[in-house]
Amino acid sequence: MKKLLTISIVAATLFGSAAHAQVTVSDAWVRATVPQQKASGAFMQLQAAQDSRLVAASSPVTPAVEVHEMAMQDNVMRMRQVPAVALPAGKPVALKPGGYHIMLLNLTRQLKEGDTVPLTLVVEDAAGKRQTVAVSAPVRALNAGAPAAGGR
Ligand SMILES: [Cu+2]
Repeated sequence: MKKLLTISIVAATLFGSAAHAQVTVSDAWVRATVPQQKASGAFMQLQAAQDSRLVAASSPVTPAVEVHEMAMQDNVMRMRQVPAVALPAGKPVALKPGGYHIMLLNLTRQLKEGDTVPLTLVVEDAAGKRQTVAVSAPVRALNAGAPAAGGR
């Protein structure tokens, strides 16, 4: 009985902190690279408690981290840097291959399956207040998700 009680308190604590978090992140991953590959993408699900925007990201694996969008333009898949990704209150937003993603550029080492890439997201709320969200993204195989575009 005492053990059961302890477990339920831990569960309540975990749930409580998740419910109060401004932005929750799930299913984060980074695409593995081949040797000499200089760029890769990070993908995840984001959900904000209040209307917010993802405005920047950083990682210790490279100083060059950008928020990108991939979209069809003149029948060609292109990606471009965007100033922010809108995170409407309570609505899940996917950063995924073929859409919004976090771009890791100027990589100096290979990202291998099984590695973990730390990421820090910068999220700004409607009042302009910024907070950071720490994410640990496991590296997944090259063929996960849609084919990479411009990944050289
Ligand atoms: Cu990109």
